[in-house]
Amino acid sequence: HALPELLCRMPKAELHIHIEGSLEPELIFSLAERNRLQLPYPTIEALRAAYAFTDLQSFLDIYYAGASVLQTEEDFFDMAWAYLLRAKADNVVHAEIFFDPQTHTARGIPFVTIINGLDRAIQQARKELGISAALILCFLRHLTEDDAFTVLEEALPFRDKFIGIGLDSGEKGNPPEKFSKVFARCRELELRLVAHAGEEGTAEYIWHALDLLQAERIDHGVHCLDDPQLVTRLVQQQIPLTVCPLSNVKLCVFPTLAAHNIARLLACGIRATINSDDPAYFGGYLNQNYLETFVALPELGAAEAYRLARNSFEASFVDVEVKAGWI
Ligand code: ES4
Ligand code: ZN
Repeated sequence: HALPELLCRMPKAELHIHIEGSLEPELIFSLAERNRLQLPYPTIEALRAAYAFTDLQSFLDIYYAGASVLQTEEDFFDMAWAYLLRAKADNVVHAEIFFDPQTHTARGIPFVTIINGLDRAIQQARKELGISAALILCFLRHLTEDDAFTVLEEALPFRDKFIGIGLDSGEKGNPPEKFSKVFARCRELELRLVAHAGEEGTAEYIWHALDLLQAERIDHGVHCLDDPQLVTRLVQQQIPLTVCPLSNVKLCVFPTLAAHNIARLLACGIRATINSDDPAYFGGYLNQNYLETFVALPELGAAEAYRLARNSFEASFVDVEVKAGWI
């Protein structure tokens, strides 16, 4: 009973949350109504019942369909505000939030609409909730590198409203090297760099995200344990992994939480963190991820809880002075 209380009450940072993945079925339906859109599901329950995934792609199809109800700045604000309220309830004090602009610009939504809605929620959360949050723009890896350059161009007038660049969507067949030129450009622009790698992809994708994209953190990265030399590298350089246990089970990366390797990652000395990924789709926000993981893996105790919270702050992109206050 003391451990669940510690997990829930300890302050923590969330570093791997796709804001479009925080869109709850209730909000999807209310935004569809507000925007006079017809959804292919008759009820909230029918939509939720479709959340039975067999792999990453089967999830992405439904996730992109859900995001299509987002049309106005108010819609993006409402989605982000709902997440930030939920994060506050889980004692998240800092969040680095992914967004997928190409999912929206491809439907004719201007970049300014997306960024202004998300940024307004973040500013309000800072003032009213005392949460700090920042945005990380993700390139969709199933699209081309030219497409990534196009959205980067659209984003640059708003350079002060996002801190970094990520790489998400279907990993298989879309290796890091496909985006090496655009990541090099983002590095010149002094954007912080992260990339999804080693979720469904192999350890080689993690090497390439580090060496060819210069990613500073790896999102997921759970396949690193297949490669002892990679583990050595991650430990020596203390490269953070943003691990998402409930996501990994829902997308069949691991058959059960009991089979998850997060305890082994920590035991190896890797700077692993726990995150929610797409909480509206995967069965829980941050505390739920901590709670269920610690129940499933009895080798995790209070020491690991403190370690995970500390890792989340150390791995964040906040200024060192702010970090020093948290750690
Ligand atoms: C994602 Cl779990 C996951 N993996 C890759 N791309 C994503 N976008 C949203 N969730
Ligand atoms: Zn993700």
